[in-house]
Amino acid sequence: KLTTVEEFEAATERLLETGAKVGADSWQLRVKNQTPHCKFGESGVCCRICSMGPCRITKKAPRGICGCDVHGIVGRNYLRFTAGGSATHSDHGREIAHTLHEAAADGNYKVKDPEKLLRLAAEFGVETEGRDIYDVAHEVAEAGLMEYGKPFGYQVFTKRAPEHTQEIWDREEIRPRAIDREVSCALHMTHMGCSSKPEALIRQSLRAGLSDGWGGSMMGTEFSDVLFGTPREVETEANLGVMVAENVNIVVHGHDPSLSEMICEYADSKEMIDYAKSMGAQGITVSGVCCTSNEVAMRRGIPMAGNFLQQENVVLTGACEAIVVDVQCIFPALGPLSKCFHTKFITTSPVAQMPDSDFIRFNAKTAGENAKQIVKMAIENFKNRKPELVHIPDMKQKAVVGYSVEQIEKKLDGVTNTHVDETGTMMPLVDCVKAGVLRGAVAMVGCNNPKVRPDAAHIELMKKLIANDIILVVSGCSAQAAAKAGLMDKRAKDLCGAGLKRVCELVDIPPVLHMGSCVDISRMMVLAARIAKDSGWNISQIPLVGCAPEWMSEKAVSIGNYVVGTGIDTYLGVEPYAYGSEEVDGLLKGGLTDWVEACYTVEHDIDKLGDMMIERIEEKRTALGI
Ligand code: BF8
Ligand code: SF4
Repeated sequence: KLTTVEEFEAATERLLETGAKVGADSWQLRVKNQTPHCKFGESGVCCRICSMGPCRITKKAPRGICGCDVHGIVGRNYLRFTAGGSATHSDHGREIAHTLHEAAADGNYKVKDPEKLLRLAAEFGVETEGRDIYDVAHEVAEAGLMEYGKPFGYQVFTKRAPEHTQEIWDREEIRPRAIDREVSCALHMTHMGCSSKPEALIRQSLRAGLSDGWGGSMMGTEFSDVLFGTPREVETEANLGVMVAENVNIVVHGHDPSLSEMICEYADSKEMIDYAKSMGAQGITVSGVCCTSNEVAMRRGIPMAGNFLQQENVVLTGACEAIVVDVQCIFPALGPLSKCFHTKFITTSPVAQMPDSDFIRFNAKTAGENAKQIVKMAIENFKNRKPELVHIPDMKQKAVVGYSVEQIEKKLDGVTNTHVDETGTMMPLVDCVKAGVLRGAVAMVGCNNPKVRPDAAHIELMKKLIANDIILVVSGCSAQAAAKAGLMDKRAKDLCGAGLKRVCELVDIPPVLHMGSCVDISRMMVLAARIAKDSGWNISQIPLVGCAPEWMSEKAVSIGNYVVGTGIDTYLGVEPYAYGSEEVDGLLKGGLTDWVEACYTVEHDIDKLGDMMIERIEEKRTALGI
């Protein structure tokens, strides 16, 4: 039985009552203060990139002081938004590359997937014959780091795309060069007095996005797999009920697995568990919020306490000894909120420093000591709990996660099919699509956003799609919504149409496949490329669409741009700040098809959004003659 959004909301209400008792603020209250939002900002027509402004475009004032029209302003804002996202994902990838560079046989970080490392070495042209695996790791890390600033050439991973896609990228001049160059170029183009032509700005938005998806994010994923292991099927649980009242609860939040992996490692040590017992607890429970939770769930089965808009809830349980964060999507609200409870709010990255937190600077060289210090702090904080404030909602679901491309491939190898002699092929999947047993697939990703009823859009769309024999690959906070609802339990097959149900039984998978964190949307790109190569279809011909019904971050826009830029139509439930310009809006919602064979659709009515995706998938089937 699925957990309903109504049940999520009732649990949250109960936690907010605790919040009210201790005078805590919450996003639910802050949304009220911020509504209605500024229409100039929302439609993208406000420019503040030079100090002659800010200028905002109205009927009476159709141009800024420099003469820039609404299309230039909206286009520039859109490109800056993308650059922010691309920089963020890619810098995460860079951090992981540095961690790989620090890996050593006797160090804090080791190589857990040498096979993948060797494959990457081949792609980067790194010699492997007779060499120590750590020498190879360091050279691969260096080659990866060079991708950020190399003066000539394009992103190495773009060669993973099918020929046709690469031809489009070259024809449209959007094949990404050095990652940092695309971000810098975006900032340069949007400086006062540079580009104001929508086509140029949107083209660079695609290229900056592609430098993320086929560059920085892809390196983040691949190097994380080398260091921490490529995810394989693993059982876990999701929702606040994974926290255990009798235990020391440590919640990891953010994105970089270098921190969360190390915390998990130490929290699981006998020394720390004994210490926790000596302090009156029965043990230690590590659970996660947001993407770092996805990372450790995918590799270790660490339970997921919740997604983006649930981050305050973990503190409101009164049973969180420490919420340990690294970078991205962390509410600054956690500082003051943790002060209302005994919770330690521990920041660890120079990139994400916040008031009202304990800052323990974490780095690859001292990671072990740092993690130990953090786990100890949490344990020692157990005695400070206020028992009258403790309430953990009794709500969780089982989930099976860990569907990397490698795992999907293995699952397909295990199925008796007409390609029984071949392994490592996506053909069994393609055959199911051709036969119509599976109508197609949706890649559902992205955040929560109070502009949409949180989690409801993800869950309702997933239910509708699986009932229509459409399989889902999901990541980020969308994946956590699915897991909390129970859609990653293999028994969710009973909610599917007959075709998808059969596939779930044969392949032994849930109908909603967790592919990881947001940087792991790069896995979806690799999967799409593999399907295209094996089937002979172009990526844009595959009955596959992307969807981010509750997106909110700059990263999400960067993702949207590389997903569309790769030829996959993308459906959004929240408007990007672009509708103030017909030209920019028109490009995003249609014009891009002429360039990259895909574009955006935005629809606020979630049920309609679902119908539109199903319709598009059926159109693609018809075009293929299947
Ligand atoms: O990178 S889905 S709220 S946690 S931005 Fe953030 Fe959005 Fe969640 Fe992960 Ni992605
Ligand atoms: Fe105004 Fe032009 Fe300056 Fe923007 S760049 S703030 S539109 S004068």
